[in-house]
Amino acid sequence: MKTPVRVAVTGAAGQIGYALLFRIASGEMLGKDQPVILQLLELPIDKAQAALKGVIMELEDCAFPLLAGVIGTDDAEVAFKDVDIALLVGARPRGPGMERKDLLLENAKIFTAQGAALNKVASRDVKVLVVGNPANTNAYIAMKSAPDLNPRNFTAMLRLDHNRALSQLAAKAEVAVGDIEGLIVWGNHSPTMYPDYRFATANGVNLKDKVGDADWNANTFIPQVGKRGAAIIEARGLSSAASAANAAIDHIRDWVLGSNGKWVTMGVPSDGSYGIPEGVIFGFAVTTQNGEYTLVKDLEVDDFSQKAIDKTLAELEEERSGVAHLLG
Ligand code: NAX
Repeated sequence: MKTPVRVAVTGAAGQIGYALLFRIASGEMLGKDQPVILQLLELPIDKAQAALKGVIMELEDCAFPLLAGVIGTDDAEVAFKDVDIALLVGARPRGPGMERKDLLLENAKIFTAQGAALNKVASRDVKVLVVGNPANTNAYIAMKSAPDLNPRNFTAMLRLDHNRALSQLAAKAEVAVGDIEGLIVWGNHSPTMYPDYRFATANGVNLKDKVGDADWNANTFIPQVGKRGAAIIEARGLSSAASAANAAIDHIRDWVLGSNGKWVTMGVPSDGSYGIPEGVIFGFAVTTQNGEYTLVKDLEVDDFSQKAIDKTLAELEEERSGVAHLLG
């Protein structure tokens, strides 16, 4: 039996948490031979702690052979103790009348504290995925608040955007979604993101040539992927949860177990590639192997793409300057 991997999940009693935990415990994220210990964090309020207790009871009732333990807590330092993987899902949602700026600042407080707690007690190799919005900037704040950990280990989730783009493109090009290679979503997890299929292929056929419709790209594909989250809320009355949990599992599984040469999108701290300032958490195409990711470099950036990348970068820079005073 392998040594159990410790996985922290924050916001564990929320919608995404509920769609995520059972799949992690059944081995879908780290493999069917990998035991896990779940370390679950919720807010220190009665309702959240009671809901968390209920979720833990259900986890017990599944009798998952791979679930080697579960901890439920309202203390980040307990939740993050020795964790190998941290899924930071819990975040402050936008309340009535709340400005975007206020939302950013409220979340900055959460992610400063959680970054500091990771810095103090997590495994020195902890892999962190921030799902809670604004995901890129929250990941940046956590990274900056954890000076003793490797900045490369702080990532933000753009995989849901990547998966949404894959499905839209597969339908338009009439190819199987699993055959598509070479897709990228650049930038921020927000409607400014730039899904880019210029390099995408299916069974060796270039999909830009196959689709051959610049108008569809600019006026249907890009806005549809960017506004998909809002369309789900409109249809379901609730934000994406199962698809978001699925994307989190894809992100960590590929990071830990490898993408077999396939490009996947991860929000990672820039190394200066493509003119993105160093440290900005930006969606890039990466390949993954042996627990490490490698940026796909030296891709051509045409005028259209440059404008799209500049736009999403400008938004991230604005978010970053809005929280700069908190990070010293
Ligand atoms: P819910 O409101 O259902 O659940 C969030 C849970 O987090 C709640 O149970 C709450 O008590 C808890 N929580 C809040 N602050 C916390 C803190 N400081 N420590 C621990 N727990 C805390 O939201 P849900 O639908 O699960 O979404 C969670 C986050 O994911 C939101 O910020 C949402 O905007 C974001 N999303 C990000 C996506 C992405 O692709 N990056 C897509 C889906 C989703 O919209």
